Amino acid sequence: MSSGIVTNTSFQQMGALLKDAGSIVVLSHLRPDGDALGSQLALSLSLRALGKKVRVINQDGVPDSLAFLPGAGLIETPGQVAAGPAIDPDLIIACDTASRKRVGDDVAQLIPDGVPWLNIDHHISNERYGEHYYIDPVSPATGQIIYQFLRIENLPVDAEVSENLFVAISTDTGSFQFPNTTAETFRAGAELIDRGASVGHISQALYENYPLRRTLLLGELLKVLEIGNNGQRASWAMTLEMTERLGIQASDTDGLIDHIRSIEGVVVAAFFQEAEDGYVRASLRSKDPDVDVCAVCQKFNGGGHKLAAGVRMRASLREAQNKVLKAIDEALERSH
Ligand SMILES: [Mn+2]
Repeated sequence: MSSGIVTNTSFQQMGALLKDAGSIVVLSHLRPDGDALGSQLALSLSLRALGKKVRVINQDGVPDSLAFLPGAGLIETPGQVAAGPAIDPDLIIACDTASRKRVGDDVAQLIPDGVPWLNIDHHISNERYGEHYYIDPVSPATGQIIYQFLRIENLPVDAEVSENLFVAISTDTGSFQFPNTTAETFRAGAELIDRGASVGHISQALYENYPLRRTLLLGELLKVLEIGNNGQRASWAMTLEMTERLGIQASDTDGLIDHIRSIEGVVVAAFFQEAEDGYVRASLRSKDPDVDVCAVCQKFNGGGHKLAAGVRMRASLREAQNKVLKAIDEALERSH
């Protein structure tokens, strides 16, 4: 069985890189989710425990919903970095970030030229950037790769590192439910609990602590739900008017798409969000590996995973819906 791992390095070589570096900058992607920040913080805390000088930078900082992550206070935005001591890293590590561009333009500008990058990710659309890359598209979360790496290389995994990795894995697997969840995922989860991750605390903080406006938004979206392609496709769209009226923030919408993915007979779910700048963001989910939503998004220069992908397009809401829903229908037809 092929492992599917795309790499020009190994855990051993990655371990040596980390040990040789005195000063390390750890990054993840724009609009970070639980896997991005959990991976970024877990690795950073482990490196700090090794005595490394670590700077943890994210263009969009930490959303309120993830402020409970241990070490969240270490995360700096580009503005904070610019106001503090200059960064002078020996190594850049990007976690869960499919392309160099996804770290964000302001972050990219801070990074000095000539510093090697290590790219650790699980997106099938990863562009294999950086001097060193380790991409395991079979892994359901970057956090699972990082846990395996830390364990095999015998690097520090204390309770705080474990909490971050558990959040990373839990959020990217829909609480250990999505089809990419394997026995290895549950083993990682169990070992992280042994090492101090608190399931009850984490699950409450992640899944039972939403702002009221998120549920009010769900009510609005249910009114505009569209079912198509003989019940195989479900979609809804959040207008700027809804965003403004309810005071919706970026991370409020995380996971809402699961409500329509979960409908009986639905194979593909799509969530459209109208943005201020004339762009529309579409998030797609598939329940069938033969219906590859990453390929659908790549048609419009987006990407992600086979079963979970996204794209940002310059278009009106209606235009974006027409184009993407048509591409989804074509993908559904091809799978028959
Ligand atoms: Mn991820």
